Amino acid sequence: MDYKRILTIQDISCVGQCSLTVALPILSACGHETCVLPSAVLSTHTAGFSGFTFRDLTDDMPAIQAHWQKEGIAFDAIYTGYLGSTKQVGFVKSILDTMGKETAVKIVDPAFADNGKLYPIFDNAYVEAMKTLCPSADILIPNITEACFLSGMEYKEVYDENYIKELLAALSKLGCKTIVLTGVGYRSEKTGVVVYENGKIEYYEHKRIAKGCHGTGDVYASAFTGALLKGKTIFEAAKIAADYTVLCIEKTQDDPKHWYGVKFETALPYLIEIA
Ligand code: PXL
Repeated sequence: MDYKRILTIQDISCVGQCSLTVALPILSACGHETCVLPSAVLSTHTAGFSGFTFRDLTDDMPAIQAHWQKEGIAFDAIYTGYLGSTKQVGFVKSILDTMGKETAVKIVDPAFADNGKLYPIFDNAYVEAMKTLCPSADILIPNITEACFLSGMEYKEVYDENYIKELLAALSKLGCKTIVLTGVGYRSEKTGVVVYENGKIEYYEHKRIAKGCHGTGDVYASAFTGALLKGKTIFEAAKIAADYTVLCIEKTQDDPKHWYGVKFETALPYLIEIA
């Protein structure tokens, strides 16, 4: 398996175990060269901390992209997460459309909402902008909340397979080719991931840990990207990322002081072995 160069675009939350501080080590552990484009710098993530600082790096992006183009730099994969502004989404779309090698895989984690609600800095204009990224992505990795905001469908906590099928069909109308929908559970104590590829639906059900943890969406998307670029199929990568994320939560759940993220570092040996 050759050595892959991945660009990931998301924020630096200086403290909080999410976004780049999670993506970089996970992608490195999978054996990939990782390049970063920070979307914003925050003192902490925005879930559970108050008074966080926020520096939007939108205006730095065009010059960074222009320099890379001048240097002839191109990527085997581009993976985007939490972005800094609505305006930035346009720059990120241009990067997705032009900075990949011919065979590049483009992976978009919408990373703007969970549990039925938008994250604090985002609004409907941001959701509208994110819709424009869908046709540029080969693989979209939303949770159910993000899928509902993007598709306009009603958010439900309890649902059946038909609801999920409708959600996937509505999302695919936005131009999403392949969708990895996370946090899909049809019975208590279970959750899982649905992979939608060319109209085909596959489901991987796994244990649901009652304790919800911050940053697990980023852990999931990073492990998925790492495993996929190692040559796993989309469904295999979706399963590996799910098992790794569960392990990260298991290694964190008994420590009440560790409420802001997961101890993903302690589970890296598993990912290195399996991916
Ligand atoms: O994990 C998603 C995420 C990433 N970055 C920042 C966040 C969050 C979720 O709240 O606040 C800054």
